[in-house]
Amino acid sequence: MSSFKTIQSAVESGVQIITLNRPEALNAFNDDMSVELAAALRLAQRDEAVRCLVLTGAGRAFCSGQDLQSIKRFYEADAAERLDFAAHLRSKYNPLIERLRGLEKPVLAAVNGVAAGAGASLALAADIRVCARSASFVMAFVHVGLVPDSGATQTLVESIGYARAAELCFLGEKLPAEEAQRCGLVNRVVEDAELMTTVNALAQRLATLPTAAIGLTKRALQRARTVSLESQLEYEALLQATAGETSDHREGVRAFLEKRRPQYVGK
Ligand code: T3D
Repeated sequence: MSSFKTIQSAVESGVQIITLNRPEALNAFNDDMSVELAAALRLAQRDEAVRCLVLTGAGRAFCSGQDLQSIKRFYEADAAERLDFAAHLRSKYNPLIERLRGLEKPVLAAVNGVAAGAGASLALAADIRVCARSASFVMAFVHVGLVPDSGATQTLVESIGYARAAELCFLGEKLPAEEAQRCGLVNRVVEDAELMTTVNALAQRLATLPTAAIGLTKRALQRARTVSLESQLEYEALLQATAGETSDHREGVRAFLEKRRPQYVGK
């Protein structure tokens, strides 16, 4: 267990679990949390023992987005300065989202409760979302006169289409987990008490698969939306040349031929 103030991070059996840990503010992001989460994600990237990452929240929420208390000074009647939103996003949020999307390991969001504002964006940046039945998503940005950020305008449109994304973002209504699953925003919904058991089992399974090939697959899937088929076919060929050189590829084929279960090492 690493020592952080606003998050907990622990690695066990190939799985790193990061728990946002400011339950009194529904795990809202303050500056400390952004810094600590970035540090924990660097660990996920560097540590070869980590073959799957899980993000979740302590208490009754996943994450309520930007901590509005921590930026209160900008809204005093006599405030001398304004929050520089663009700089704030570029320095705090965007690097987190880029790190998560670029992490060449599977990322699971265990959405244990409400995911609002940038908290929803964070869950959407994961590869796979498993939700507790009582969880929900709120594109809360509109309630404070802001634009959805941290990649949500892209991840939302990709997963549920323009019209549904527009409705969610314009109205900022709560989208319950089951409805989120019906419209393709989340992968699984389970009973609240079963969330972490389900997520741990899935994470353990992912952590024993060929991690390098999964990382390359993640790259290909993310690139797919922006390019022509011709370009993607060539990209797949390049990635396959890399995957074909991994020891996990050799192990997979040998195990098949020898009629045994493969033992992947992640490389
Ligand atoms: O550059 C930039 O910074 C721009 C980036 C913006 C990114 C964003 O995320 S903008 C959106 C910011 N987030 C919000 O606007 C969400 C605010 N919260 C809510 O709307 C509601 O709390 C929820 C829908 C998430 C949950 O509602 P509910 O009824 O279950 O809980 P609650 O009673 O509202 O909240 C419980 C406590 O958490 C409460 O504190 P208290 O009264 O018990 O001391 C509440 O103030 C606190 N809390 C909840 N969200 C935040 C928060 N404190 C600070 N910041 C929050 N975001």
